[in-house]
This record gives sequence, C-alpha cells and structure tokens, in this order.
Amino acid sequence: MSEARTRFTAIGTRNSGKTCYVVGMYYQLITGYKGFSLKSGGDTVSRLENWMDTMDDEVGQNRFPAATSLTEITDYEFKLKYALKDVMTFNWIDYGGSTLNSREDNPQAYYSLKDSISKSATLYIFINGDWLYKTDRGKILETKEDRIKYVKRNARVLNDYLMEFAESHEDNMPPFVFVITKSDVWGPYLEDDEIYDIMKECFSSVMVEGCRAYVVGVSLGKDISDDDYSGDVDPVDMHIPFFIGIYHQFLNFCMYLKSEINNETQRNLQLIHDNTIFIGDRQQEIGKEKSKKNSFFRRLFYDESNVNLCEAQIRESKREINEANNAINSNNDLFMHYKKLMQAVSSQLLRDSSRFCMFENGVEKDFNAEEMIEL
Ligand SMILES: Nc1nc2c(ncn2[C@@H]2O[C@H](COP(=O)(O)OP(=O)(O)OP(=O)(O)O)[C@@H](O)[C@H]2O)c(=O)[nH]1
Ligand SMILES: [Mg+2]
Repeated sequence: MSEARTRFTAIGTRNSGKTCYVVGMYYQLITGYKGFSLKSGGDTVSRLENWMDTMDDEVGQNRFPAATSLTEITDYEFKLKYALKDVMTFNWIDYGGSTLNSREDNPQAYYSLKDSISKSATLYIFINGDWLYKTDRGKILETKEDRIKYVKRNARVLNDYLMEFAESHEDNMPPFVFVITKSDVWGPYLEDDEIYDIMKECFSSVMVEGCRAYVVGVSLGKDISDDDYSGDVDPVDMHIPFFIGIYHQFLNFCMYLKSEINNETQRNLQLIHDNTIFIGDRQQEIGKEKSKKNSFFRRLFYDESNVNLCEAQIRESKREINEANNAINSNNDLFMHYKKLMQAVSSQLLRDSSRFCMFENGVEKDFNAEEMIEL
C-alpha cells in the first residue's frame, strides 16, 4: 500500500495573488506551525527564499514577484513534515492567470493546465480580493449587489474550469477551495460573513448537492499595504487553504487504507483459520502415527518420516499464521499513523473554523470534521 503523490492546482485570473500565496504560505509554514512544517525541494527553493527576502527587505510593488508569464508553469515540490518527520510530498502547480484564456495563443500551456486540473486532489480557485471593494479603474463598490456583480463579471472565465474539475472527478468529487486574497484591503469594506454570501451567489454552480466548497480569506499581512506597501509581511490564515487540502488528502488515504485493510484482514483471518484447522489435522495424524508404536502388530508399520513431514507442515503453518498476524498489526499501525496526522490537521482546522466557511451540498456550515466518524 503506497501513497500516491498529491497534486494541488491553483487557478485564478492575472494579479489575483496566486504566486504571492505560495510565497506567503511557505513563509508561514517554513518555521513550523502547530507541529507542521514545509520544506521545498528541487530548484524552486532558492526562488521562494529570494522572494521571501525581497518581500521582507523591499517596499512598494517591487517587493512582490513579477507576474507569471504564459509559458512559466511552476511545479513547486513541498515536503510536509509533522514533528520533524516527513509525512507527505506534494506538488503545487502555479500558472500565470493569462493561461486561462490561452486556448488559441498557447494551446500547450492551456492543455497542460487542463491536465493538471484533472489530476488534482484539490482545486484552488483564487479570487482577486480587489474585486470585492473596487473596480479596475479604482471606483469603490458601494453595495453588496455591486460587489456581487463585479465578482461575477470577472470570475466568468473560471466557471469552465470548475466544470472541468467536476467532470474529471465525477466518481469522487474532491473539494473546491476558494481563496480570497488581499483580505487586508477588502476586510474593512465588508460586513461580517458577507464574503460567504457573495461567494455563494457568484459560484452557485458548485454550491449544490454532492459538492463540498470552502471559502477562505487570506493576506500577506494586515498592514502590508500601509505607506505604499511598506508594512510587515505577517501572513494571515495562509495555512488554512493548504490544511484543508491536506485534511482531504489524509481523509481519502485513510478511507482507502481502511477498505484495503478490511479486505486484507479478511484474507489473513481466513488464512489463520485454515492453517489452525490444518495444524489440528496434522497433530491428529502425528498422534495416529505415534499410537502405532503402542500396538504389537501395528508397530511394524510405524513411519517416522510421516511424523517428520507433519511436524514440518505444522511449523510452516505456524509461520504463515505469524506472518498474517504481523501483516494485520502493521496495517493497523499504518492506519493509526495517518489517522493521527489527520486528527492533528483537523484539530487545527476546528480551532480555526470561525475563520473560514464550508458549503456542503450548498448549505453553509462550520467545519466539523464529521466524516472522520466513519473511520
Ligand atoms: N494588499 C495586498 N496585496 C497583495 C496581497 N497578495 C498579493 N498582492 C498584490 O497582488 C499582486 C499580484 O499578486 P501575484 O501573486 O503576482 O498574482 P498572480 O495571481 O500570481 O498573477 P499572475 O502571475 O499574473 O497570474 C501583487 O503584486 C501584490 O501587489 C496581499 O495579501 N495583500
Ligand atoms: Mg503568478
């Protein structure tokens, strides 16, 4: 039983904050968060480290990564650790927002994005936080209706991709995670929980029976935009979208392990049962063979090699029983290991549950990790 590599894809229009999110999440998790930490692998480490330094040291717009070009598809490999031990390797794929409309200009990038979506365990949909309070021309969106209209208009291009994800995962629909960036700037304009109403209205196609969607607001820092973007980097809630993805991944893996383990345990129990009966049979045979020695006439027919054969068969059966018991125990240990990790992630999400919203079958709820009861 081996764990498949996990892939998360981030989609969003240009300037929505996808690349800053990867940097901010890494910034928040590299030094460890509630026992979890992230480590990047491959040649993306130095890129992330440079961006973190630039965000800390520079001011103004130059402190942020440049826009991601159409051909620049970055596959960030991260190792997730818990209590300093490797837990899981996953890939986070970051596309430039222009890829969403590139079917004609750059079919290669476009189809690579589509392929990545179909292979993703979770789809992250980035919503540019600016859309929640002002237009591209800087006009302030005064009412909730204005904001809904503006988000709907700008997010139209994303709907195709949501449908694509839903179609490619029809049998077992993973969650959609809506990440609303730049909460430092839109937060003051919105009523409490208004963001959830807006998202429900704008993405009604996935707020339906059979779908799970999450909505999380994130920011690089509550003061980041102060004095022409010279505020400190201090990521807000950037771990939440990522923890949601890994919670679902662990959950899937535990469900899979549970059904595999049940099947394997059934096979092993049958094997133990058959071998136990066989051992009983062989012991009887030995008894029968040895009883010949007590009879004057049958003594001549006593066959030592038959006793030796039965004893060898008993040893072999006992070895098989041992092996089957070990397999049952080690599968249970593996399951408990992942269940413990999932509990650590879900406990953190439960603690943070007032900071994000979950829509299950279109109904808004607090995250409750209810599905873990099945395990
Ligand atoms: N106030 C504020 N601005 C942010 C935050 N995150 C990103 N930004 C701004 O948003 C801009 C775009 O962020 P990117 O991460 O480059 O956006 P992207 O989605 O990767 O854009 P493309 O690569 O063009 O698709 C940054 O240059 C910042 O100006 C945030 O948390 N708060
Ligand atoms: Mg980018």
